[in-house]
Amino acid sequence: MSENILDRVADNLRILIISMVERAKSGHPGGAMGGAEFISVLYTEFLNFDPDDPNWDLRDRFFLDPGHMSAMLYGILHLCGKYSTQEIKNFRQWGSPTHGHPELDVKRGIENTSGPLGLGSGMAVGNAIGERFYAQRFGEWMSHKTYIFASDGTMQEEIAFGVGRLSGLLGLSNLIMFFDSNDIQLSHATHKTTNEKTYQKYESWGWRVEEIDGNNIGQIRRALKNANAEKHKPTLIIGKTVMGKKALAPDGSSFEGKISTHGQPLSAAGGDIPKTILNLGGNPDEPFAVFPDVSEHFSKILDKKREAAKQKREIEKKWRAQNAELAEKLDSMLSSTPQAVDFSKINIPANAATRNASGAILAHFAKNIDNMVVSSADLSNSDQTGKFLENSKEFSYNDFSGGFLQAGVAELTMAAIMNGLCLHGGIIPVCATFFVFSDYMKPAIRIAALQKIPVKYVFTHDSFRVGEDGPTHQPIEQEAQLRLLEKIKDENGFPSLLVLRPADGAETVEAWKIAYENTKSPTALIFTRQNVPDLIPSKSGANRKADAKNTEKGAYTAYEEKDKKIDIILLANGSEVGLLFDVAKELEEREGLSVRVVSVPSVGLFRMQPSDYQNKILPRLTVPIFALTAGLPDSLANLVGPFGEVVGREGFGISAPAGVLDEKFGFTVADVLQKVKDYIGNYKKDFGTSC
Ligand SMILES: Cc1ncc(C[n+]2csc(CCOP(=O)(O)OP(=O)(O)O)c2C)c(N)n1
Ligand SMILES: [Mg+2]
Repeated sequence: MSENILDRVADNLRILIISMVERAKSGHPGGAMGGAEFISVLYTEFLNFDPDDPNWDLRDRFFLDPGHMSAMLYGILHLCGKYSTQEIKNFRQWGSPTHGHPELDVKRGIENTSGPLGLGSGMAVGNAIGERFYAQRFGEWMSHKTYIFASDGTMQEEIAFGVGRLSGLLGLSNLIMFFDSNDIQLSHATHKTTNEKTYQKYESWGWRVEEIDGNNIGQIRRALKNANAEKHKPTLIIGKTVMGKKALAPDGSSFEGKISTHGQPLSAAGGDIPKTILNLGGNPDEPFAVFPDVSEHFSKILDKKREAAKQKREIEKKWRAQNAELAEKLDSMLSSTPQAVDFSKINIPANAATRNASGAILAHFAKNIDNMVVSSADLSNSDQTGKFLENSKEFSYNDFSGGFLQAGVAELTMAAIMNGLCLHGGIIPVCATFFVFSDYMKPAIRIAALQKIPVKYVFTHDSFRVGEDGPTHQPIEQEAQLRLLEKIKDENGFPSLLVLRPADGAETVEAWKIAYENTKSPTALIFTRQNVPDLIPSKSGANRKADAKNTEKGAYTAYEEKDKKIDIILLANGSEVGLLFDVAKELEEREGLSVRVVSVPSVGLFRMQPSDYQNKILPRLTVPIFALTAGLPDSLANLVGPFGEVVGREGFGISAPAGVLDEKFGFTVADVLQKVKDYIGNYKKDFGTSC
């Protein structure tokens, strides 16, 4: 292939990049201009996809990590026919698919939402693991490559450590990362913040590393050929590139290597648009034009890709004909509907910690679901994902026959990898850690929520009752944080993250069922470390398991005496529900009150119920409501209405045994009973009702 035409493609791409940013009056031209050669070689000569079927399972995947270089991606996808001229002209504008930072849109070739640096590379690792998971089960005909475009920011983010370590350890030779090393970042040159030996660092992690001139078509092609031939290691191509490649100043001198071109239009940075366009072989009067030879080249390239995809499909067809049973299994795993699981068959230990109930469920999953991948950040024996592992096998160097990823102590990496497994398709990822360390995962959870991908999070050790480990390990504000994400809705009113904190074993089964079947968003499950009592049935003649089915409504009456006017509603989730049952008993026996206990495992799900149901369960204007939580009161605050009260923990935890903390923090039956009585007293004073 002539280097000339690819140089023309890269130059054409640079014109599109600066024109998009210029017209939008905002964006990031400099880095994108430097990456143009790599993107041009990759998309024309290496990246396999079917121009007519963007969802083709066997396509190579391209993960852009520095989302600020979006103009580069839209530019090349415009040349591939995925965006119209009008759409790239409307870069960053309301209603346009050419968002400031790319947002997951597979039909247009956008494989991941990117912008928060580092996450794209982590998601790519998950995707590469997903590819191995399938290729090793069904044959190498399913293999494909995963490419990452990384920048200085990608390499500096801490997640790079986990990405490098795990990819090398697992021998992900299908993973190829191009590092756009232009020595410039947002506010300064890179030497101000790093003097690492990147080459040696990745080599020590077990990568094959090459350093090339990242603006040289021939060198890029050679490096990509070598990377494609590699059978044992992931490849890092360090491409030394030039920020603002071929940009000119008004006096016609070079305007390359300028920090100022990172994040503003070239003209605003001091460059000269017409001169630069002329320097790139274009016409300043037609800034969005595609050169005729470039257009012709792409039309040939796309035909070639069509043909290659057709051939791969033939191979698949033959395989299917010879492996009918396996093909059926493959289809069931790739289906967007999760495989059927009989949750009624799961034996939950009585009066167990909800993490242990979850462990029993995970063991059942391991035996009954073909496409689940579970991961833990070095806590599998404690967060009970080990129960899945006992019935599965850890991924190891070039062995993906099992379904368990030991992520190591790298929560953010783990969560990003889970996103990537989801994006690959056909995999149900679950990852776990202590609830307090969900803080380390938050950026990846947010991106999962934005992408609406159904990752499952298992958070155990859910309250100050972690005890002796002290305040560093005792979650206080974590549930409130997740419930903020639960408040963000999609266009159909569905929460961007479902959050469930079940009260006992029966609710844990229901919560897991909801999580498993939720394909619309990620789901977080919050479990206790300590044992909790199985709740008694809601009324005489009721059945606890049947009661717990109401978990799907987000909140329900877990207990109330039949046919009596309710004097007070006690409301909680998780381990506090059992405590409120004991308080309710005291209120009934000692105070003669009629009590309803409401369990609210998910505020988000409850808010989706018809208002009739919400008002029936929580008549907030007519009945006093007292809520209890071991965390910040905020997580239940807007459920109790204007006259209700929420008691929670408003300080950090303290290092002491759990039982002592319950006493000192006022989480005993006697303390809570007193607080409820005080609340009722005040309520009566204010409203004079007959409560
Ligand atoms: C997690 C995160 N932190 C900070 C930023 C803001 N930011 C955007 S790009 C960038 C660094 C840019 O350097 P580089 O990645 O080398 O891109 P270039 O300047 O070469 O285009 C920063 C700090 C971000 N997008 N994500
Ligand atoms: Mg840079």
